[in-house]
Amino acid sequence: MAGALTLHWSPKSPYVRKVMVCAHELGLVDRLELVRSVAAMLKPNPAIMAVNPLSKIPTLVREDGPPLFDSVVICEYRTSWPADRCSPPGASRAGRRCAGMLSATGCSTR
Ligand SMILES: N[C@@H](CCC(=O)N[C@@H](CS)C(=O)NCC(=O)O)C(=O)O
Repeated sequence: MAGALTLHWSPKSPYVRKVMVCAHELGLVDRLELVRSVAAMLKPNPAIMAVNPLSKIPTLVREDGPPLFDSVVICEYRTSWPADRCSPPGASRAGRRCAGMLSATGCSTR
C-alpha cells in the first residue's frame, strides 16, 4: 500500500475539484489528507512553494515519492493506483509524470 498522501486543496479551485472527482470515482478519497491552501498569483504561498515552484494547487505531496503538481499529472498518477497495488509503476508512467510537470513549468524541451 502506498504511503501517506497530502493534497494542497481548496473548494474554490476547478483543478482541485477535477482531482477530487478522480479520487471519488476510484474510491480512493479516504487516503487523501486535504490541506486547505490559498494559492494566489500575486502572493506566493511558502508552504506550497516548498513542494511546488509554481505555488499552485492542486499539489500532491507523497510520502514515498516526489511531490506532483498539475491536475492532469495528479489524475494520471491516481488512475495508475489500482495497477500499483499489484506492481510498481513502470518507467514510462513516471516519465509521463515528469514530462507533464516540466510542461507545466514551461521547461519542456518538446
Ligand atoms: N494547469 C494547472 C492549473 C492550476 C491552477 O492554475 N490553479 C490555480 C487555482 S484554481 C492556482 O493555483 N493559482 C495560483 C497561481 O496561479 O499563482 C492544473 O491543471 O493543475
